[in-house]
Amino acid sequence: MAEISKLQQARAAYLPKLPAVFAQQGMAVTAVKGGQTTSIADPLEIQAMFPHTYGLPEVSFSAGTGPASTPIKVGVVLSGGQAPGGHNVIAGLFDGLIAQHADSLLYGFLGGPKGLIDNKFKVLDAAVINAYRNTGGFDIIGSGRDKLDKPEQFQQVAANCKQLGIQAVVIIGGDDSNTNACLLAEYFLAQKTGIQVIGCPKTIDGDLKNQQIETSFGFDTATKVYSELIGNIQRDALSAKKYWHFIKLMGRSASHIALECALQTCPNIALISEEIAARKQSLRQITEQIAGVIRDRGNAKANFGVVLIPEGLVEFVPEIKQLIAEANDVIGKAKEEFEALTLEARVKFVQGKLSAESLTAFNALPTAIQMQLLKERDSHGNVQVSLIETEKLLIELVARQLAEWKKAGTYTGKFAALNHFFGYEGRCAAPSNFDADYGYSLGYNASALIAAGLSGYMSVVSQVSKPATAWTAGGIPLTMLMNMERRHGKQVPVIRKALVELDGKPFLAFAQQREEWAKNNDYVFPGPIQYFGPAEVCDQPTVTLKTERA
Ligand code: FBP
Repeated sequence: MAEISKLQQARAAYLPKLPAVFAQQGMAVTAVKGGQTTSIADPLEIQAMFPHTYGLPEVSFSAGTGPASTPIKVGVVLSGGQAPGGHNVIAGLFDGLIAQHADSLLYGFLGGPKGLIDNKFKVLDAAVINAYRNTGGFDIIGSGRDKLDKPEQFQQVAANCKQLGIQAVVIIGGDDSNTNACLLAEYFLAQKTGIQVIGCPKTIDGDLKNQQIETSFGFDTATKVYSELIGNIQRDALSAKKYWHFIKLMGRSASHIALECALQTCPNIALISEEIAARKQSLRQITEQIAGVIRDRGNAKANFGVVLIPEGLVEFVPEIKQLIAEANDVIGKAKEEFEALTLEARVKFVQGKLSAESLTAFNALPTAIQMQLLKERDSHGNVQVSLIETEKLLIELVARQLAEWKKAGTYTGKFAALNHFFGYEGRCAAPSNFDADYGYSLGYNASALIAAGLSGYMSVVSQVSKPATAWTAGGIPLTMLMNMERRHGKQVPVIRKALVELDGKPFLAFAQQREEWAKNNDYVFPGPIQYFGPAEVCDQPTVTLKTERA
């Protein structure tokens, strides 16, 4: 048996907080139904594709009737990238089901959605659950990114569930995984299988949210881990005064992570992809913007600083976005032929099929970046932006620009840059108190949604910028989050990613301060996540959440 750390031993005893309706009333809750709902966009198409789950009412829980009279059997699956708090969602679900009936059973499907299809599972009993309470990672049952969208897959899942007597499936995942959940729920209702489907909002990216879903679990811990590291680097930069640090931060598409980390650490430069797209900034303009700050600081003898770069940046730069869209169509049409090629051959293949504009943009990129852009798409058709070294690309372009300015005599400083990528460092960290509580509450709430007989719902815990005693619980239909998007060259229903809103309070707070951050060394050093101690140190939600919900 592997040794467990002292912190892990101490954290095992941590009792996550629950919304008052569960903490005070146990499972004696009633689902109160609100009005009918609509999808975020494309209502006619979404309604036509989801006739059984479209328009369902929002639900909130209030004190009510007692626990279930028969045991409940549930299957749970972790889907997509790891996010701190996932083990607690499962622990909360388990505890909620046991509170309903002591003989309830929880099956954990292994390796993500594929486990549901292949019927690979393990029974999650108290001993298993207890070993994973308040820990990071998804290793209790593993995860995967398989797409679940074909009727034969749904049929197989239904058959597997029937065989095990499973009455509900809980899918813990991000936008793509909850799109799977929505499709599965619709199929199960259409086929009258009697199997319910509930989703839980997971992703460090923070892009699975709307008016009702205030945040996804994992965002809090991951951004605190990255902010600790950024703070440490800022202190090093300030001490050594000789390096510019270019730090790429995870977040496949939206820049919520970069924005939150900027608000926590006050770096000299933070790029926000959504702003770049709105301003239609070219790669050249972005380069000039970064180089301009470096020049002004360098001319004032401050040859150091920190630049935060969102992982998804390249997809928001208009000329590269267009290039990726064209490349995706080319790849989509000749998938097998393309995948059989080497990376060098892929570059030639795509060059022969791009429009003149995209070809110019493509040819302007260093070869390494060209190849990275043509690596395998994930199963949902997304470019794997975590594999694109945008931070190195920007260092190269900025160095070229500064060299030009030096020649012209307008820049007198020195430029030495180091690159970093923070992503995997934060995805499996031990969950902060917030994520431990929030994840546990989402899981516990999922058991209440199941007990209420609901399907096609997302578990929703609200008022989470307040202390947990003020949190409320309920659910919204997954169809509320859906719209139509182009994937693999086709229009398909998917959950819409929530991007950074440029008129939202977090971005405005950042925009108001960034000019000062560029000139000065206003760095903030957040330090490591604290698990034990005063609430103002240990129980603070993200700046994004506090600012948005203030
Ligand atoms: P999810 O959307 O599944 O939560 O994934 C988040 C993420 O961490 C992104 O930030 C990142 O681009 C991607 O996963 C990396 O994927 P992988 O784990 O397959 O390398």
